[in-house]
Amino acid sequence: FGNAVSAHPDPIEFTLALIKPDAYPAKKDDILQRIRAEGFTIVKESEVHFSADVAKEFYKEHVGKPFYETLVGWMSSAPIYAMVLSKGGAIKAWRALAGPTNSEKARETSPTSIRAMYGKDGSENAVHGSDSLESAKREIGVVFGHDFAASIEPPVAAASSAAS
Ligand code: IDP
Repeated sequence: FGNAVSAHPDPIEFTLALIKPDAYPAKKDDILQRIRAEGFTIVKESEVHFSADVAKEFYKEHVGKPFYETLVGWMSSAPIYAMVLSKGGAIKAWRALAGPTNSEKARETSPTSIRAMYGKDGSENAVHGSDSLESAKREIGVVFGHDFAASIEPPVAAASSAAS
């Protein structure tokens, strides 16, 4: 099994991607092109405008950090574009395509990443991506509703039970 291509394909995952106010709507088409070129399926997509309360809930893991209030204010200041992306290993793959959090650093280390190409700095960085299965489920629920988040969960379990 020296060939990693097909022995153990990454399980299909869902992740939440957001195009943030600095890149939406101006860079939406470019970013969607990158997403499709990497083989993601966009299973749900919509423009959304976070209320302050939804932005607070979305970023609650950052409560108390020095940038929290600014982040919440900025993310609720204008419409954004929300997507649920799917493919094998989608969570890690989308964060890799997005690049490092700080767009200025990303331009040094990952110049073709989305944050390098379309983000501004350490706070306005073009896109968001869930960082784990748990946060993907939570964030998809916050943005698209908990019924929708629950409805896309079973395929992973179904795939593993079918294989056993
Ligand atoms: P991530 O988006 O790469 O997962 P997190 O550390 O979870 O990074 O931070 C969430 C968001 O908060 C970042 O994408 C960025 O917009 C903002 N942020 C993170 N760190 C800073 C900072 O030090 N100053 C200002 N904004 C920050």
